[in-house]
Amino acid sequence: MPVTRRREGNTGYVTLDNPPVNAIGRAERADLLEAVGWAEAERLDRVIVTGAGHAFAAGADAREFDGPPAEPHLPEVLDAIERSPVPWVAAINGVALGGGAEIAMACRMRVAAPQAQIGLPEVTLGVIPGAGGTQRLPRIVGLEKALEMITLGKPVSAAAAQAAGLVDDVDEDPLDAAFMINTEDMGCRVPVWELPPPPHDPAALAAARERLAARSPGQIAPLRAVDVIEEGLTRPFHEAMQSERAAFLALRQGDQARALRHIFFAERAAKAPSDLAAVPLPLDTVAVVGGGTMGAGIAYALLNAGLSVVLLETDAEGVARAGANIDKIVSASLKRGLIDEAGAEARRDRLTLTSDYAAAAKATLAIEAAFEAMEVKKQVLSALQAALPAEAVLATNTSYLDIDEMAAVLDDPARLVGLHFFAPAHIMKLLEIVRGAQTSDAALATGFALAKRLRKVPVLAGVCDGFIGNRILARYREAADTVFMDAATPWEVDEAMVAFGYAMGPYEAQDLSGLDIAHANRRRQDVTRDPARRYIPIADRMVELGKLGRKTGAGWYRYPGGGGKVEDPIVADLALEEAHLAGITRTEMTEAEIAERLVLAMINEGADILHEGIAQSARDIDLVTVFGYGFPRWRGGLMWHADRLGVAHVVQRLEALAAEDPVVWTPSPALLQCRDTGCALSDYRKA
Ligand code: T1G
Repeated sequence: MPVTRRREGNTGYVTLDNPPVNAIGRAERADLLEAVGWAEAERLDRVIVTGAGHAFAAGADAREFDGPPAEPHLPEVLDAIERSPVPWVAAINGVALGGGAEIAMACRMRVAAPQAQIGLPEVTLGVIPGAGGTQRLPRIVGLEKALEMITLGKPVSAAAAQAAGLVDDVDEDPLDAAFMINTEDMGCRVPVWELPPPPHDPAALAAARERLAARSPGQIAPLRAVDVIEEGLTRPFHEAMQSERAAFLALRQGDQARALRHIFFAERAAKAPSDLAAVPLPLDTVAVVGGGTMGAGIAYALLNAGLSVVLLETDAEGVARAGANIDKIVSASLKRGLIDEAGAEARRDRLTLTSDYAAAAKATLAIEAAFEAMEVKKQVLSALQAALPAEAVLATNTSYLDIDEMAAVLDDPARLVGLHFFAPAHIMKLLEIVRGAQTSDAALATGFALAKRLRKVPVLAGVCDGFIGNRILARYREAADTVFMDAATPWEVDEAMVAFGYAMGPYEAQDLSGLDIAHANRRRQDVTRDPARRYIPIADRMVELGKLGRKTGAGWYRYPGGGGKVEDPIVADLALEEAHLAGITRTEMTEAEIAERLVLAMINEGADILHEGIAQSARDIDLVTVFGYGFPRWRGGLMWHADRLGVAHVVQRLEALAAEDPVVWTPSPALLQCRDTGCALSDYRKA
């Protein structure tokens, strides 16, 4: 039974028991409603509701959201709990999110375990609280706190919840504490719905709307939540509840909610391929070669996951630099309260910094994060082969290079797998796991086991230049440079992509990573580039001018005094010059036209990646673009978005652009196949 109940003395105990996170579906709602009747029939003094396992309740079962809502609806269930003559007390033993927090707020009193987290993250699923959260929370914690918690969707700790008045007590044993609550105290506690709403505060509401416009442009749910919260400040509770419900039901059918659900479940489904039967190697000590930004980030991610790390550098100077890079991350984590001194010490204790490869003899996995050059990679792999046990897995963090060519330097090429982390490696969730032509199942399984241990989102990729993510990024940048050359400025392109939903556009993003990295890649690709493909020379000119980005104080933008970005007319003139030299008559483009070209370029490349089997599925490309490249999560990822546009429409638009430049814009065979068979990219299977 998803909700169990028992009686002890005059107290009823109701337990939400739908593993693993006690999500509340139709069955749980029905059982909860029944429990209200049971408690009243038993004439109990109180009911204590809690969750089985580590969670109180993770909210409504989002898997139900694609279908029509089924009775009993949660608002009615919570209304019954709140109006029952038998008071309910919530013993919050773990996460109480969304509908879980709403159950707790319908109770007369709430006690939380110290490790509990309480929140209304519905906006992260493109909806708003749909069972009273927008009406009860403001009554309990006040308008500003409620606006913050609901529009940002971030849960609060038990201590913060107590400070905000959301829970009455924090106790190691919330069940016992709930039992010990004095009946008189309970008796005089009025149900939340009867509390007066906080005063209408136009300034606070305006500030919330302003903050959302800047923080999550294009997202509907957070702003809708402010509207519904505002309504509740001046309208009777049950009237405002109807608005909340109507808004919730409308949003959950909408594109943004469907896209966010797609990503939510895709992220959780990202696991090792089901047909991968091999046993991963045990992970205890991992060697990392290279203590630069990437290597240090990877080493810290491993330390964070409780692993021991041997961080190898070429010499004493390199070792010192690596140590400094790790210290920087540790201090930042201490400052942000992500770890405490003891945690920092524990991480330092499990770290060995050295240039002696013999120190890595115990490692079962080694990850090279050395300079992105084939010869350097081969030297490092040879040194690791000599130092580590023959069965140890070797991994390369290359972003572009051919791992099959790298593997050829090894006696046993099957032990090499690509583990492509994203900067900063201890924060970014994506991990591209690259299977080479000879990569063994054991090496692959070890890669996926590491991803699980690091709580990364693993995506399997085949070998090609740039794998999944960087290959699509190259097309994105090429399309951006073409628009820049033919019709716009870098800042107009960036504004178009921010309006589309990116946190920043391609030019500001490249100023962060540095123009020299892409330049080195273009030089590497000179030998293989299709001579028929149009080449935009502007970025090369930038590098010649020493404009490498933030690190040189100027790139596509100038950064006077290291501060905010400033548009640089010199850069804009570069396009005018190059267009003139190429005999191109520049045109005008709207923001929508600019964004369409960049997105179509990515979709077409994504489809080729599917067609070639470099990616296993469109869903994997969605995960890569969202978790590695900032594609707007509320658009569901690149291929989900393409399906929303419609494959036929995408092909029609590409064919129109192909009239301009067939080399760049000819539709991918995968798109044509989908158009001709009427199937969505999400159902595309390589023929
Ligand atoms: N619905 C359905 N399944 C869910 C779920 C949910 N709300 N939450 C988790 N799961 C599944 C998940 O897919 C996975 O399945 C398993 O549980 C473990 O999850 C009316 C409208 C709770 C912090 O947004 O944030 O309430 O892969 O791998 O890392 O107002 O899950 O094993 O088959 O994430 O320990 C609002 C969403 C809903 C919270 C646990 N609630 N969940 O993290 O495990 S809307 C949320 C989480 C709502 C009401 C409204 C996390 C977690 P599988 P996991 P975890």
